[in-house]
Amino acid sequence: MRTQVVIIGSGPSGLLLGQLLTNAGIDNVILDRVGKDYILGRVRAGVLEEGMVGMLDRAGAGGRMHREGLPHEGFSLAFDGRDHRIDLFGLTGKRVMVYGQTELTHDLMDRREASGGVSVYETANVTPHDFDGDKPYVTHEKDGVTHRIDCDFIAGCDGYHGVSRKSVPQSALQTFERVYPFGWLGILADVPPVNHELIYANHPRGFALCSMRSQTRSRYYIQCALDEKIENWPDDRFYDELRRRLPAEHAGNMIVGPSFEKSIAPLRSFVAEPMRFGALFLVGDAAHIVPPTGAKGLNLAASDVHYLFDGLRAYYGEKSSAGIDAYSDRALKRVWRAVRFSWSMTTLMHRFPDTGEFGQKIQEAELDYLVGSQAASTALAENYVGLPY
Ligand code: RFL
Ligand code: PHB
Repeated sequence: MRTQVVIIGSGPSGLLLGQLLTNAGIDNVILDRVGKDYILGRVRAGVLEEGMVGMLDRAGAGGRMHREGLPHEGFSLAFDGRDHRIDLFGLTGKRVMVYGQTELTHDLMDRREASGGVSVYETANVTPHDFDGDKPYVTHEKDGVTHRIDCDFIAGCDGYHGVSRKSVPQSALQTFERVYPFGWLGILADVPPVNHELIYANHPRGFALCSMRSQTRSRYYIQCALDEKIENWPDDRFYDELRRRLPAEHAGNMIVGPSFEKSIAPLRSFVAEPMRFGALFLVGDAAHIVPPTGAKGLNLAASDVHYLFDGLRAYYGEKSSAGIDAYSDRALKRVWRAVRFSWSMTTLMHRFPDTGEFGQKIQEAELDYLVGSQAASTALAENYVGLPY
């Protein structure tokens, strides 16, 4: 079999890239080692920048998001027992869209099916070959049979644990990493959100985040130790802890109800450079991870796809390699800005075990400055709504 682009991974990056390519008449095949239902069962991001919203529209998959998503014009930073609103729209003229990654992935899968795109799910041992030469190909094993797909390019959209980055010789790759000494314990519950906007809370007991998926579904997180066990966190204990970390006005208003998803995620910053090796491109979480405090992971996947799609379209349309040659540098510039912002939000909002009194005072001074200075609030808002592509 032959195609123009093999896409490894059917998460948001792979599906978005695949749809843009299909719409532009560029042949592609998506391979994923797990099934659709498994992918749709992963509860992850919830906040989309305008750039990502625009990409979904470009892909022709934005209809339901515009109907059901919740545009947000601000969020709260809570500390010292009080709420401080960051007026995103007033400060930047931009909004964010609250719409679950699960829904967005669903919409992209539906769009792919409707446009006849080829996806192979539950296929094993996906392996990219010869991407440093001019005849790259990918092999995979479906139902015990090995298949080979010859192609021009391979897009590694297979997440942090995928095979693409691991296929690159170590000597060709430089990696940068920071692992944070805590995780997030998160729940999903069909209860109305405690507030109509997101609340990011810094509290002596640790960070808390009140987010949502809809007017009737809440997504709540609390900072926890890395060795915390989910079994030790029945819903009552979770809600008690969350309430203690919020200003009284919110804690008093919280409606609680049984969670139907509960998980612990470690927090990490990671970047692999470069993002291109011959015919292999790394996209999204395959190349970089950010801690979720800035809501940037999925949005970075979208900007990578934007740069790569631009390059591939110019390659096939205008026979120009300039865009694909510039891909890694263009993508990494934006990646590092988001890595910086995610790190700074994480540092600002969490309690670190080894901060000490001096570090604690600095954190408090920074929070005060952020909400008291229009210049500082604007810088925060500008990063949160998303830097331009
Ligand atoms: P994904 O979503 O991990 O998809 C990769 C796909 O590749 C497949 N795969 C393979 N296929 C074939 N062969 C192999 N060897 C393979 N190995 C893996 C996998 O099965 C999978 O289907 O990566 P992608 O597409 O780059 O998307 C990245 C986003 O999922 C991620 O950045 C975000 O979820 C991060 N994130 C957030 N991002 C935001 O922009 N805003 C947020 O509010 C936000 N909140 C979050 C988050 C991530 C979280 N967790 C759990 C890490 C909140 C949380 C709690
Ligand atoms: C979410 O709704 O899951 C969410 C929102 C904002 C974040 C991280 C996660 O910063």
